Amino acid sequence: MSDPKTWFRHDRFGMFVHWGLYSLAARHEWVKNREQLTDAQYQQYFDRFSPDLYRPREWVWAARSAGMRYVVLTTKHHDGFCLWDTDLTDYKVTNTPYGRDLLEPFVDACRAEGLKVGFYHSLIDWHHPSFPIDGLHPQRDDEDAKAAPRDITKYRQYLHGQVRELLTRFGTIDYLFFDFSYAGRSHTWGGKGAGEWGAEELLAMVRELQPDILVNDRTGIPGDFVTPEQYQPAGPMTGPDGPITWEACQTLNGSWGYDRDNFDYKSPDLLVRMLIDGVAKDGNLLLNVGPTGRGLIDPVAQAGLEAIGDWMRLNERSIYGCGASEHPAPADCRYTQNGDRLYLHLFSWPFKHVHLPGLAGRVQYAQLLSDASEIRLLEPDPERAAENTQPGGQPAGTLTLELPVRRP
Ligand code: JFZ
Repeated sequence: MSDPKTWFRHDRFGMFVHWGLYSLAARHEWVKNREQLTDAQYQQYFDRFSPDLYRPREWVWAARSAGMRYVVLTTKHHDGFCLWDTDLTDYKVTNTPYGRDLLEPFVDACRAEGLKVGFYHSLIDWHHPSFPIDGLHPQRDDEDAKAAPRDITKYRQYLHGQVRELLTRFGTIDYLFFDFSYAGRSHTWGGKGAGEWGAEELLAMVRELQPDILVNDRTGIPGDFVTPEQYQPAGPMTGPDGPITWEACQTLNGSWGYDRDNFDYKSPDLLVRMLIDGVAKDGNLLLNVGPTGRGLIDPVAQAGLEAIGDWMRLNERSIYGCGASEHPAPADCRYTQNGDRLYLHLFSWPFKHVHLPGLAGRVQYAQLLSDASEIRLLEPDPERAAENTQPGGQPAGTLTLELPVRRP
């Protein structure tokens, strides 16, 4: 098989899905920690977990029509609740009123629609009795549980055992997102990292079970790609061995889990720009949705996805297979490039002309991607080259494009 990074860097755009017990609280996936909910309070969501409208085919359709090519679902978040019928804990979906595994229908739906399958898996676990309590841990109301010796080696076994289940029971898994290490962050957090997770051994097992899988970098040791979270890097990432494969994960409204009363959504325009900005910097975008406790993507999120899809239908050629350009883009613009095709993205529509430094004599033809209409090229006049370097003028070598005044 070819290098899995090839599909990943080509496809550029995926859907993140945060879904679990916290979707019933409907106020952020960290609700147990943020509100210091007791285990008994949180148990109410377990006792009522019954997503009667769970139809993963619909999620996958929404992803695919937005132009996303892979989907990443939370198999277990920090609360420890498992979305599959694991042998290693009772804290799992099959013991809720819903009573059935959620992962198999999900992977089947992705495959049926030709999308790559990704799993998110939390390293942090607020439920497991052997996970040593630290500053990120919500309170335990059970004094026995608090006092019990917490032996991380037991938790490590559990973690490895669950990852083994995930990578042996559901066929080919293309992508794995572990979350997250916080060793040395602060004393109060009581950091945990590669040592606690047994990261070397864990990744060796992952690669043995799924040789073509891509794994992220949050186990505390290097993986196949890095995961800037809720920010866009300043430019392409490079390391000693050349370009670093990266993927920004972004929310629609600042929350990963369904957050009912939060309407602070990014505009469709901003979402499209985040995607372009990433590709222009040689990276991917993993855009999150948090389905409701019944299993639906809420209408505002749905509308955002549809708006991206409308843009992608006309412009996907400037995303798939594209990466950074060696040419510096003008102000308020981004370039994406695929071979000798250069795509200019205008983040603010200029009046009539846009100047492209360094491109004089280097462009054969220009057109709007959305309607194939020709864009006229105004090459600099060689006899006026001196004039062109006047202050306020354009530097020599600048190509000018004549744009429609009204944005089509
Ligand atoms: C983590 C989770 O805590 C969060 O709920 C969500 O699942 C997100 C995708 O990942 O959040 C993080 C993880 C790492 C950092 C910041 C937030 N970090 O390294 O700065």
